[in-house]
Amino acid sequence: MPSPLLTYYSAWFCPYAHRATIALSHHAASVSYKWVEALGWEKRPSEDANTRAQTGEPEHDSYYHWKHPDLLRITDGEGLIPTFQDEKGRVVKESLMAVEYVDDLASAVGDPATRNTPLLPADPAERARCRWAAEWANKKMCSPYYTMLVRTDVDERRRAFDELLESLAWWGSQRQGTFYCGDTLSAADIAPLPWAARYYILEHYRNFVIPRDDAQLAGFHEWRDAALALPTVASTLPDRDRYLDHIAKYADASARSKVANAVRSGRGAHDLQEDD
Ligand SMILES: N[C@@H](CCC(=O)N[C@@H](CS)C(=O)NCC(=O)O)C(=O)O
Repeated sequence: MPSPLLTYYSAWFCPYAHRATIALSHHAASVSYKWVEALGWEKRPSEDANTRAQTGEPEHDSYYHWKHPDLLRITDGEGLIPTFQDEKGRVVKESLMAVEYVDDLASAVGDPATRNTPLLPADPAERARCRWAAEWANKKMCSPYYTMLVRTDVDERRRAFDELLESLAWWGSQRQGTFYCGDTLSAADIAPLPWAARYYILEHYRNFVIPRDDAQLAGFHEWRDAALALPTVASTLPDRDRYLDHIAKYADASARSKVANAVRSGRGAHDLQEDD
C-alpha cells in the first residue's frame, strides 16, 4: 500500500512536536509527510493587565504565538502543534498520540522489507508499560523544565530541579536494555527525549547542572547519549544557539503560550486548560 502524504503542522523549536518529528524520522522509510512551519512569535504589548495590576509590574511587551491559519482552522482555533492532517482531512493531535499514530501507520502501510523497528512492543503488557512510561516521563522529565524556567520563586525552581534529578535516576534504572523497552528506540524514549536533548538550557539560564559523574545518573546519561547518537534522532536536533535564543522568552517571563500560561498560574505544563 503506498504511504499516505501527511500534512505535518510543526515548528522547529517545539519539543512536543519534536516527539512527532523523531517518530517520522524513525519511520522515514514508511511514512511520508509535508512539513508546515505553523507557529512563531510576535511581540505585542502585554495583554495580562490583571496580573500587572496585582504585581505592580510595569507595562511591558510580551511574545505571543502567531499560528498558521490552516492549523487554526483544522483545530477549531486551538492551534497546538504537533498536528497531523491526512489526505482524507482527518486530524490527529497531541504529541504522545502522534508518535503512536506514526508507528501505527508504519505498520499498516510500510513495506516490511524496509520498515524500521516498531516504537511500541507487540506484547500487550510490554505495550502498556511503554505507554505508562511515556505519560510518566511527560510529567516527571518534561514539565519540570518549564517550572524551572517560568516560575519566579528560586526555592520552587530548586525543588523542581532536585525532583528532576530523582526522576532521571529512576528512569536510568528502569531500562530493559539500552533504551526503556529494550535495545531499540521506543515511544517511551521519545516522550522525554526532546527535553533531555535541551537540558543545557537549565545550566545556561538557571545555573542548574546535571552532574555527569554521579553514579545514580549513569543510566540516564547512557540512555541519553545512546538516543542522541542515533542518526534518526541526531538529524532532528535544533541548533543550540538558536534554541537558547528562542527559550529566552520563557526564561525572562515574556512568553505568553499555553504552556507558559499554565505554569505561570501554578499548574504543570502537562495540565493545559481550555483558556490558557
Ligand atoms: N499537550 C500538547 C502540548 C503541545 C504544545 O503545547 N505545543 C506548543 C508548542 S511547543 C503549542 O502548540 N503552543 C501554542 C500555544 O501555546 O498556543 C501535546 O503534547 O501535543
